[in-house]
Amino acid sequence: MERSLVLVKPDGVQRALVGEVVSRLERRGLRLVAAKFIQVSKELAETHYGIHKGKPFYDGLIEYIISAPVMAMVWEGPSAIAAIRQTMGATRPTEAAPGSLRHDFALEVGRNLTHASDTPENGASEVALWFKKEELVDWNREVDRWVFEK
Ligand code: DAT
Ligand code: MG
Repeated sequence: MERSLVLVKPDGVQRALVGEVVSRLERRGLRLVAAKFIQVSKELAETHYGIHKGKPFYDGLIEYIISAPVMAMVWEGPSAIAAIRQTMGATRPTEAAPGSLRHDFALEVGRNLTHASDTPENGASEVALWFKKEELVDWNREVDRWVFEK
């Protein structure tokens, strides 16, 4: 079972799209593990986006993610990383597949609504960065056997 950090970034919160993002992930069959609505500190933003330090868009990216509250969540499921990134769509909304969130609700790469982890390893490290262990809920759904094969 893979886990991914999912953020509804400030634009998604301001545009009242938190429910849309949650709804799409729920309907996909993914299981919610944790959620919190927070104002991101500069320190957390810089650690989270450390891999992009030095890129031309880095300063704008940090300013954007700390500009207003975000909805931070952990979702899990089989192949959760690939499934969630597919539901989000490509980084550039104009390259995102029709039906994906970034296609349906965004235009610009710097206002692309969501973040999702890009590998299972980064999923694990981002979950550990954003959430304390006791904030992660281990649970089963009655429907799990109709969504998860094993
Ligand atoms: P993703 O969020 O799809 O994983 P990423 O990790 O490559 O994409 O980049 C992180 C965020 O940085 C991305 O969601 C939006 C911003 N970004 C990436 N490339 C950019 C660019 N060329 N210009 C402006 N912002 C960019
Ligand atoms: Mg990324």
